[in-house]
Amino acid sequence: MDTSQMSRIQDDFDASLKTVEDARSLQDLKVRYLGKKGEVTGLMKEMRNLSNEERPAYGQKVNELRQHIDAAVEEKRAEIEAAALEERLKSETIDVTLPGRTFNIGSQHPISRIIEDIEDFFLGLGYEIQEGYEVETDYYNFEALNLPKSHPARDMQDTFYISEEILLRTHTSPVQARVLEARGGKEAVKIICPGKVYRRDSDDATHSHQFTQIEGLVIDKNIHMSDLKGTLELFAKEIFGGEREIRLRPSFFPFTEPSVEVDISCFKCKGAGCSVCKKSGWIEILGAGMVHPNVLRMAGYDPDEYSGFAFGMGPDRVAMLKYGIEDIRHLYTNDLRFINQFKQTEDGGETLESL
Ligand code: FA5
Repeated sequence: MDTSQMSRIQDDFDASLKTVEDARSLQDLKVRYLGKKGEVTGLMKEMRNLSNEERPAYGQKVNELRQHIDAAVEEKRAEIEAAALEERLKSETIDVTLPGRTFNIGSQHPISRIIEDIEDFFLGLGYEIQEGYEVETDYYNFEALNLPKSHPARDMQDTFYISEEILLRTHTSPVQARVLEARGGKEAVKIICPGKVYRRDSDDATHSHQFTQIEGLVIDKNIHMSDLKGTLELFAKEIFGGEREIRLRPSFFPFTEPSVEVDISCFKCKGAGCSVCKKSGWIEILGAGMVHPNVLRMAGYDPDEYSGFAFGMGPDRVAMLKYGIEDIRHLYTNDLRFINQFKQTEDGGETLESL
């Protein structure tokens, strides 16, 4: 039995092992000696050419060599893994004493803030919030609101048409028509509908081609103009301050009869006359009226049994008045120098009232 070949293999292996630095080359080395075509496996295959007397001693030697290689590979593997772990621990060290990074807390957009305050007020009075579609049909935006095709009052709201029958809604009033229709002419209705609306108005300091509105609608038996006035009076005091008064001026909307424009006494000069109220002591805030019998009829309500009021206001204009914003375009250009002026206190509890 020639054991010198075994010693040479062991020496070669030991020398190669010293050069191994990673798990992959260690595996290659193991395969080179113990794999199917490996050198030690080759020695094992030699056994069948030996005599019965030689075989046990030879087998034992080859086994010892195999065990030596196996053990050395495992030891090296543990070493490599420990080094890798050490390396990872070093690179992932966290210094818990470092001060945290500060990050900028955003602020609520003034329009969202006004809308939320107005929603809170009406939710408190038992109204539901309803949302409609910004892309509307001509029927709900106009016809169902007593504005048949070619009615001259359509000119009051210059419209973005998508096709002859589809348009970008010019006001939130189509939500009224949809809700009334959905309630099937029987149920009472008490809703507000906030949302974006679009008009082909040229942008200037007080007009935007896209702005927001909040619609209000109350339908029931025995609803009168006095209910509308009482509701809006409460609203003005809540949003603009306790001493506010309102006044109603006759106006025209095709979907209400009678129709009114609603003014509040100026919160800046308290009625004495200033630049905010253009020296009149009053500021216009919304349009309103008693729902036109034609609108009720078209949605299946009997106007002899049901009546109601509706109003529509522009939160953009309310925000401008409330915060003294002189140009509506500031609300849409997303300039952080403007938006950051509306940062809330840490508890988020600042109300419009406190500004
Ligand atoms: C209407 O849109 C009616 N649908 C309101 C209404 C509803 C009346 C229910 C009666 C019953 P008006 O066109 O006046 O009305 O618009 C209402 C409010 O939207 C205005 O008071 C104003 O605050 C705002 N608004 C109108 N046009 C613009 C514009 N281009 N940019 C910004 N705000 C606007």
